[in-house]
Amino acid sequence: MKRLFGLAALIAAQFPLTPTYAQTVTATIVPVQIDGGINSLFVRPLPPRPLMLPDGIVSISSGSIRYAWLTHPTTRYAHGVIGDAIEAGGLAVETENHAFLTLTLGADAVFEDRIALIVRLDSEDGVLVVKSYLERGAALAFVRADSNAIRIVAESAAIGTPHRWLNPIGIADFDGDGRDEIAAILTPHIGGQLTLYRQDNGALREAYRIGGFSNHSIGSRELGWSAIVDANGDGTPDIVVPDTERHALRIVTFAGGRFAELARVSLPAALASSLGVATHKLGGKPEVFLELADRQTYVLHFAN
Ligand SMILES: [Ca+2]
Ligand SMILES: [Ca+2]
Repeated sequence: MKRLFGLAALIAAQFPLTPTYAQTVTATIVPVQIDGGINSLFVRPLPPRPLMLPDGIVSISSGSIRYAWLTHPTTRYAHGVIGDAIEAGGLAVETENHAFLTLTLGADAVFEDRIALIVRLDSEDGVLVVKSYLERGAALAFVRADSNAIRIVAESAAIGTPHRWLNPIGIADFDGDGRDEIAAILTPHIGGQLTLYRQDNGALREAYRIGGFSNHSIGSRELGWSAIVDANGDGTPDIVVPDTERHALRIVTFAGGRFAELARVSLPAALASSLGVATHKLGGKPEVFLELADRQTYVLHFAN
């Protein structure tokens, strides 16, 4: 909180500034004791599915796509930044009507991810996944499935260089204009850029790009070093994601179409888990749980 002195304080007290979209928020991180650690709260392992990537994670939802997972392991893309050099040559879904559908990529690309994340984008159920071209690096791909067909319906431009990767954060209406954006960190190992995309005529087009972030450590299987929460309670979802060195968490917003950092919290040790969001049934601020390299679980609190 800023301290105000003298006349400035008097004026501020008599004429409070009209709240703008980028309200500040106070964020604090404190240790918390949880039996079984953070995994007991947020991780719900599901049994492997047919053709599944060895270190894949099954995505589950209650919408029209019930399960999604990456398939057809391949070593044709020699990159290996997310745990091993085995990537996925395809993905599979099971729909609400129990249809089992698979999509396979051509020899020019792989899915460089561990999860084919079931999402809703502009009110359509689909799957969000990282598609890496052997010659052009990573792109975001949005996949739709109906009762008998599955296909990529929108894709972003690839980064443009082989062995350049991106790690998705998730989907929300981050600027409050009524349309969804997909948030991702481009090149998280070499100066990550927080980039937001919109679906537009069969493409995912870049809408915002800001430097100074990283949501992955090279070689790690942990992909969830980010969270989407309305930290300042203005009704627009905000993003919690580490800074470039991953020594701090940045809480940022694009509300009203303007980027702003709401808060920044130093981490007492390196990140060691994905970030999990807990929301209270009776209202109040959401909280973000995380585990650090000191093997302690922490909770990130927000207060206006
Ligand atoms: Ca929007
Ligand atoms: Ca907000």
